[in-house]
Amino acid sequence: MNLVELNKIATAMVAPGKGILAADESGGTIKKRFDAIGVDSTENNRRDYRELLFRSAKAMSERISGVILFDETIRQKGADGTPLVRVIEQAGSIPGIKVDKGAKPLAFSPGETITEGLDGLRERLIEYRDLGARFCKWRAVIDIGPGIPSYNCISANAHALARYAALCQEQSLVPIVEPEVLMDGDHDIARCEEVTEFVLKTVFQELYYAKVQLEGMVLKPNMVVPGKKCAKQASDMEIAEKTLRVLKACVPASVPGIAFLSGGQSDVEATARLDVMNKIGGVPWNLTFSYGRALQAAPQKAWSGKTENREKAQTAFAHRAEMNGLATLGKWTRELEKKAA
Ligand code: 5MM
Repeated sequence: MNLVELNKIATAMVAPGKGILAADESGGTIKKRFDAIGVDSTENNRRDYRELLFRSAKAMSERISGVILFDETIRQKGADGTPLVRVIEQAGSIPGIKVDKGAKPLAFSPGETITEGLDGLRERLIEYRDLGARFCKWRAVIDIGPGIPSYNCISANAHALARYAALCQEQSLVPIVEPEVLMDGDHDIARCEEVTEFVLKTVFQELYYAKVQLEGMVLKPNMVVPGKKCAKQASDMEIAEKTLRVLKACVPASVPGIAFLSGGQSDVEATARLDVMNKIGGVPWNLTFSYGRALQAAPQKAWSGKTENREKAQTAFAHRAEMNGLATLGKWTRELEKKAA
């Protein structure tokens, strides 16, 4: 492992003004997204859609530090035969890969999951590195509900995240460590705060036991938000303050950066809250985005599977990338959002 090299990549992934595009939807998820816009989820359609994002030259070079790919995409070539990994690199962005095999039911824990994919991971990482990946992602899912999450679920997922992260660093790949506390349900923001704090503390304990070098990783957490069905929603300021409080209590300063997931927040909510956190500032890490839905919902709608909409979709993507890029600097405003739209 070359920690200097890992730190260089991790630092570039969270560079101010830029963030990560999560385009690693697995087969089921991308089908759901395409169903919503009336597009068949064929290999060519998935390729065409993702290629139009990666060929959004200005957004990719100015605002997207890295792209998380799915196994199919890292092996695909664009319409002109250029591997999509090269398209991303040529745009000045860093290719990465999702390496987990999804969240599966956790035995004897109804309603809870454990993310699988550790078997054979070392060999898969070697192949992904050869294909051009420079970082990886593994997502653990923690649901809040009556009687859950259990300690069993949190510790099993934290342990798996740490084993994954250590293997990545062993193979000179930067691990994105993603413990996602879901915003499904009717719990209040205090419950999300409590669970997120417990999860992050457990994850960093396991990372330490597994000898993961924090300078060579990126954390991808949820923001602290109330459940979607909670009667009492929270202001952007409250969300930003509670999220920062938890992060300060749990994340060592040696982590170069924190790239939030959007988790079902609306596009503008995800941008506004990131912006407030950066306006507050005073934290040792760069705070950025690693959004899937909050970057892609608009371009997907604009594209709707039609070649003639390609440019419209690229404009929509560039707009979200620009707004989120500004939010990483604490320079986003609602006026800018409207003007550019
Ligand atoms: C893009 O969505 C990712 C893949 O999800 P599946 O494995 O279920 O297909 C997901 O891991 C994503 O990277 C993060 O959850 C962040 O995405 P959002 O949409 O929450 O910003």
